[in-house]
Amino acid sequence: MAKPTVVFVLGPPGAGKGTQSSNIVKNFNFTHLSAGDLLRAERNTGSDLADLINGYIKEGKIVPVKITCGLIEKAMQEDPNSKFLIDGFPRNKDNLDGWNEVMADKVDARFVLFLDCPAEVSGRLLLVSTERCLSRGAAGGGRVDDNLESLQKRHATYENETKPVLDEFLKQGMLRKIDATRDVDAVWTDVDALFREENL
Ligand code: UP5
Ligand code: MG
Repeated sequence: MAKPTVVFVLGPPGAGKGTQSSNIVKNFNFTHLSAGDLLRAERNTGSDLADLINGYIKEGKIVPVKITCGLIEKAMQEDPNSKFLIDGFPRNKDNLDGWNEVMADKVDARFVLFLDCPAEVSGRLLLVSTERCLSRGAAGGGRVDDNLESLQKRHATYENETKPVLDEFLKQGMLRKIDATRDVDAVWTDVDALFREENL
């Protein structure tokens, strides 16, 4: 049997990974697996892992890969679809190594959709993605990490741990970068074009 197709979706907190993933699901028939959503769902079951996961999320730290990769593999096994978007993973070297050890041979990983929201440009763009999450928090989005303190930690983790993973994918010719500072429709125009080009 053919291996399932995987596309990873990465980018800083508030880049629009979940938003653009929903569009991809509607238009290209993918199953969306957000690693963050899977972790929050596991936490909400109140299992033995609940407190541990919640602590990592509040601190913007990355949950050990055995837990996250296990949840992703289980979700893939339970879904008959053969096309999966994996959103927000792998986000550090531990994630990448753990994935490569257990999953790399079982899937056809096509590329990484990188929703770029650079933090460097005049200090303002950092605020763009932070503000998106803060607005969601203020609107009652219900996430424990949509507050300024957690967001600063989430961004620091992204800079220090996720960027090296993006560099690794770049070296492997896997990275497809799209400017995610624009409005949702403008970003979608480019994402849609990319998925057509890649014959997905
Ligand atoms: N919005 C979206 N696009 C917009 C646009 N172009 N213009 C204006 N507004 C836009 O969007 C965020 C908000 O912005 C929404 O209100 C949206 O309407 C608006 P969303 O699509 O949710 O962005 P996304 O990139 O998905 O942001 P998210 O907050 O989910 O990113 P994170 O990467 O921080 O969150 P995630 O859920 O992936 O991870 C949370 C935590 O879980 C991590 O910090 C970590 O502690 C843990 N985690 C792990 O440990 N391991 C993992 O593998 C994954 C997560
Ligand atoms: Mg998300």
